[in-house]
Amino acid sequence: MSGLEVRRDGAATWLTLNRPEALNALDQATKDDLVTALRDAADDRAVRAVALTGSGRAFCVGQDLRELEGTYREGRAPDFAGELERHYGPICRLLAEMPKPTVAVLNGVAAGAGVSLALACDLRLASTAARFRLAFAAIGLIPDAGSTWNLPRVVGLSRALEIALLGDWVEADQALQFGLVNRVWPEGDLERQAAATVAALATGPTLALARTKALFRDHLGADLAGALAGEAKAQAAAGSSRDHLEGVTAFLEKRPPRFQGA
Ligand code: LHQ
Repeated sequence: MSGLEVRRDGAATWLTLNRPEALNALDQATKDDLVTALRDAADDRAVRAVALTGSGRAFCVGQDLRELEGTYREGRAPDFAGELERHYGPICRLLAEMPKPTVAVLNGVAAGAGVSLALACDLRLASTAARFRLAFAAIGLIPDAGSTWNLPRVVGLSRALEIALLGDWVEADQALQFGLVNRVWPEGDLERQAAATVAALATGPTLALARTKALFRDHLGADLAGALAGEAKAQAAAGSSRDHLEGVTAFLEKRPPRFQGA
């Protein structure tokens, strides 16, 4: 059985990590499937938002450590650099560079590279059952899968260092206060609320949303002049899209817009 369930809900693709007995730890097959599913979602123009969640009581606890047990027993070091290049790097980039919104729907525990996956998404929607632990330091590792880049940008350097160096659990309410997650709902409400948010994103002006996220990310390292030039170029493209015409027409006609994602 695959460790990843892929389903369509309207114009959104939902990816559910589905190894609840191992708290959705990422084994080879699940990572392969995740890379494939994210590539498919990126390439499919009919898909206009991507949600990533977990089944059972966890979102994801990162790398499957049991899978590496044999390597450790033999006294060998795992090939982490190769693994990061093969799976975690592509997954992190596919989520961040996806030309449509990506949302982590955090139903429960996230640890290690599971936190990194959530951080690679554009938005993080959580239930009160969600809790976070970077967990890398506890096993003598550095935060990886993009988290050294994403975490300080999401919560600021001071909080990022606190989370990484102290390694404490961050509970849902604290995560909201830190800006680590965007919303927290009671456990029973997450599915419905997250589905509504993802559906709203999936029926949005996809080209404009894709350019918005790309510009925000690109401009984190740009100077103002570069950012202004980037905005002008992207706005010229957005301004000639059908969704822009529809948005303005709907405004003038005093009705809700019907965006087609083009
Ligand atoms: C697991 C795991 C797990 C396998 C729970 N693997 N089975 C490294 C390598 C390469 C590149 C990418 O990056 C990384 C970084 C990483 O992601 S390293 C992994 C970082 N994650 C962790 O260190 C988390 C380890 N897990 C835990 O600390 C606990 O399981 C937590 C605190 C998350 C939950 O504790 P409990 O609620 O007490 O549950 P549990 O420990 O009993 O876990 C339930 C089952 O899940 C259990 O299996 P079992 O057969 O004994 O019932 C665990 O072995 C399994 N599991 N994490 N990462």
